[in-house]
Amino acid sequence: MKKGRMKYIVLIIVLIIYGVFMYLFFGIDETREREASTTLLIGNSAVWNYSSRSWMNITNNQTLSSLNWQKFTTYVNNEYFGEYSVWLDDKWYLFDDNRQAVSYQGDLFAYKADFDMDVLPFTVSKIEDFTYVNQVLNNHQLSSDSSYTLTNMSSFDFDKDGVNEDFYFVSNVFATDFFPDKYFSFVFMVKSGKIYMLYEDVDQNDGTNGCRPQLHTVADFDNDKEYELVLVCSKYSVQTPVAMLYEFSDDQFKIAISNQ
Ligand SMILES: [Ca+2]
Ligand SMILES: [Ca+2]
Repeated sequence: MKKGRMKYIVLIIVLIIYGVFMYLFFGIDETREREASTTLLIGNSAVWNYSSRSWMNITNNQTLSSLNWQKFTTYVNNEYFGEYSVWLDDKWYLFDDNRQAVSYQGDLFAYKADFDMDVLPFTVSKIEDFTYVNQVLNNHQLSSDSSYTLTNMSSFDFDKDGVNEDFYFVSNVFATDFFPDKYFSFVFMVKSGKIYMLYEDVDQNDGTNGCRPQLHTVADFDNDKEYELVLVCSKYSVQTPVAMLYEFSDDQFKIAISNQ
């Protein structure tokens, strides 16, 4: 009888420990992610809001105006710029605590969040080894002696495993000194020799169609301890570029939100 009760008590204690263990390892993360909410300003391309685990485009003028004079953490050209109040007119203007305008040159990223966002710095260099680029071109029946208008790459540890991943940005759009039959724009990541496509666009070229992709921001936007990244793709003589936020899940990149 006593032995039976003892077993019962031990079982309950084990269940309680298991419950606490599960909460500590999964519950806190779940709660943090569920509670994470943020508003992102992607230059003058997009304003995105994240709350209750879903992304939303903010385009309503009244909602946009409600952001005026709110304080945001700002980055310019991927470098921390400061804590400033924002004001939307033809672009986002920044003001210090004395409401003095603070000018900036370049690409603005700004966020307001109920957590400290982990923003990952990156640098851009020219592609020197075209092995993976040629592989992508060949997969699309494009010649590997193509001319380019964009051959950039960035390397950073996107998945936090201690080894950098390489991100390639290649395109031949808006060419002025050559005229390809087809234009192309590709953005892909290479990890352990495998190509993971983010953006691919190939079509007949008329000289002004297509868009020129660029890495805008790499950050843990939703506070789930994994990085996402934002690409912007500039169109010819169109003021608002395409902006896309990518997350990596199930071994592929997926667009979580776009301004189009
Ligand atoms: Ca890595
Ligand atoms: Ca994340």
